[in-house]
Amino acid sequence: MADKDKLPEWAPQEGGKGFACRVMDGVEGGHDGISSYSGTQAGKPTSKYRRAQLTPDQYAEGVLNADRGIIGRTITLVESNLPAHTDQAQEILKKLLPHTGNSMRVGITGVPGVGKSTFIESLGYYLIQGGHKVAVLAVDPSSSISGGSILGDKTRMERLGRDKRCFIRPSPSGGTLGGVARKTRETMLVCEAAGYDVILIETVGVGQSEITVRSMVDFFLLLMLAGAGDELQGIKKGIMELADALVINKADGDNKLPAETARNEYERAMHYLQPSTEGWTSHAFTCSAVKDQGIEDIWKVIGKFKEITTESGIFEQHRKQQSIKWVHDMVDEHLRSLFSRHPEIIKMISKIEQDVAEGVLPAVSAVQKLIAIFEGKRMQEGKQTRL
Ligand SMILES: Nc1nc2c(ncn2[C@@H]2O[C@H](COP(=O)(O)OP(=O)(O)OP(=O)(O)O)[C@@H](O)[C@H]2O)c(=O)[nH]1
Ligand SMILES: [Mg+2]
Repeated sequence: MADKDKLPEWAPQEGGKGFACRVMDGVEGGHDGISSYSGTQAGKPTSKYRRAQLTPDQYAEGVLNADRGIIGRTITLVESNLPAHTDQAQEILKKLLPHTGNSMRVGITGVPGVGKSTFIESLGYYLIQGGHKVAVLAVDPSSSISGGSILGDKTRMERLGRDKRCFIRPSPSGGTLGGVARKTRETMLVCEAAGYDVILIETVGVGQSEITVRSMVDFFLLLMLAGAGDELQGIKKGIMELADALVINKADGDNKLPAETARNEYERAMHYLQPSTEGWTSHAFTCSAVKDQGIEDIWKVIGKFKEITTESGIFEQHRKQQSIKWVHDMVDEHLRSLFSRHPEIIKMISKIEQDVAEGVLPAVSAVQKLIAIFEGKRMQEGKQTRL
């Protein structure tokens, strides 16, 4: 029969063995007990038993001790849209901040199918073999709609996915690119505090997301294909100017020679472009991500970049500028979202737009009118705002 230590904690001392209520041992592990599990939806533990609530200090300690379960839970808080979770995440981040920054942050972009995930798998594997700890993150604003690339990446990064020295986190579903970017940036800080010294961020090179990723990494790498025209690859001069290295992937089999030709062409073209990073000349390379060829050389280039920019002070200067820009971007994003969600603005905007379109209302007057509506209402409400 049940002995004394199976009495519930709250049983009265004097109740002794006569106390009728007994407790059973809990089950170890379980779904939430999987240490590497990190995918619960914020605020909704999948176990029917609530997990122990941790204090911000306990979260921070867990992250600093590289506890994968706690890293996952911290990121879940970071990714949550619930205000209570945002506050908690900020508390934790404040504690982690002194331990962040000790990594090489590398952004990898290119059109769909160029081989970004395969390249990350190859580079990541090479790095963990060399003693690094690698975190792989993604910024993909479309993933919240399609969901496809999350699964794709996880299955494509088989070697990395199995390795404890690597932490893979798919793109958060944040709605706006600004939301996704904030979550990814903060996730990157959590990973750094946990000791991951190389952060690889994949983003698809069409639209705005590569500019966003460029603003959060030290080194930006553009993957390309040989034989596909620039137009086809959606590669604009502006994107090439963001790149610290341009890599022609799939340089294997029959594609080896065309890849080398393309490399020469891009190398020439890059002479005429603005350098992405002051004091650094971007070059073109070839590699085969599936055959793990050329990957080591690219890592050497990244190492050289770090050496040169650290010496010149550009490395540190960039990071400071990025942090400041991040604050401004978040303020912009927040104000824009407050504006577009404002009930009076929602009520008036179509009429004002129509008046402008018909030439009845000058654009500047329309702006003044909208801002007056926005500010007037806000002042009346005296509302507190929350990021
Ligand atoms: N021959 C060859 N095929 C490659 C190479 N790298 C990637 N591939 C193939 O190209 C296809 C797309 O690779 P991914 O790594 O998924 O490409 P991605 O850029 O991550 O694609 P998205 O995430 O959809 O934007 C896969 O079938 C890979 O096997 C390479 O170096 N050589
Ligand atoms: Mg991919």
